[in-house]
Amino acid sequence: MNTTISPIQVQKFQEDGFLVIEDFLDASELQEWRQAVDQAVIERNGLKIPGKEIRMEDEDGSNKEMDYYANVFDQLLNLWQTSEQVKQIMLDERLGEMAATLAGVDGIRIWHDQALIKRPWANPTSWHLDTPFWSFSDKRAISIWVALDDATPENGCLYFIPQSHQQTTFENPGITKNMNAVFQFYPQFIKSKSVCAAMKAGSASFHNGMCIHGAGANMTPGFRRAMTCAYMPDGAVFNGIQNILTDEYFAELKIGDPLNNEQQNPLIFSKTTTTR
Ligand SMILES: O=C(O)CCC(=O)C(=O)O
Repeated sequence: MNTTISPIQVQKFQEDGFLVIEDFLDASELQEWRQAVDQAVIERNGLKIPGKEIRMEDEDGSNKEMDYYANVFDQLLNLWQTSEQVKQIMLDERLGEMAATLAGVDGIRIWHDQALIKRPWANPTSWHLDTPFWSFSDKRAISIWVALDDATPENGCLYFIPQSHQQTTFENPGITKNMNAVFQFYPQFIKSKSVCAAMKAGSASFHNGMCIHGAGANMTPGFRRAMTCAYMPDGAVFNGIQNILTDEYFAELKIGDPLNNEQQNPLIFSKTTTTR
């Protein structure tokens, strides 16, 4: 893994809210990630989130809204909790250090991982923010998105609105079928030029969870597979939003409690403690 982050990359990430890392994985690592993710997805048998009993087949087309979203991508969360091989990959301290360095924090926890698989002819991923969906409010939250197939303008690569993270808030514009909904919420970006983050398989991007981003439709008969992970700065506290938390854990939490449950949000890098 090409895990070196230069001060110039940190500066660019902080300014723009995203950063592409070419050739993040070498050919054998790419093979290992693909195999681990494909196998973990098969083993989940449609279960989207462990402990939540939400299944992909619940999105069966009977509800027109869900029918649309089911065809944006297959979304399987927290594969690290159900696959030993994905756990080995995701809990790698080097990934945590990259994320922490770019985010400018001393320690980082996994919020959730997710495989995002656009099937042939999939719908686009509308412009949105990530952090307002999550159970903590921290403007330094960050995600990695690793291309397991070439991600192109034809098959649904990511796009970013540079510097948008500097002006967005924790209010959630949501994610709807309308690609332009976020711009009604943030009209100051209506004339912004988006940046297309086409990537070869094995390349990756990081983005700040407050940066406006989306992905195109898959206009091809092939798959666009990505493995992603969202990271939460260590020390972040519960804000009252359930998001992916299980009903049991959610019931225990009070607003302001630290989100430091190792089974749910493992600390994968810390400048001050040894994480392994
Ligand atoms: O892969 C996609 O289509 C969207 C990914 C995304 O929004 C994210 O990783 O935050």
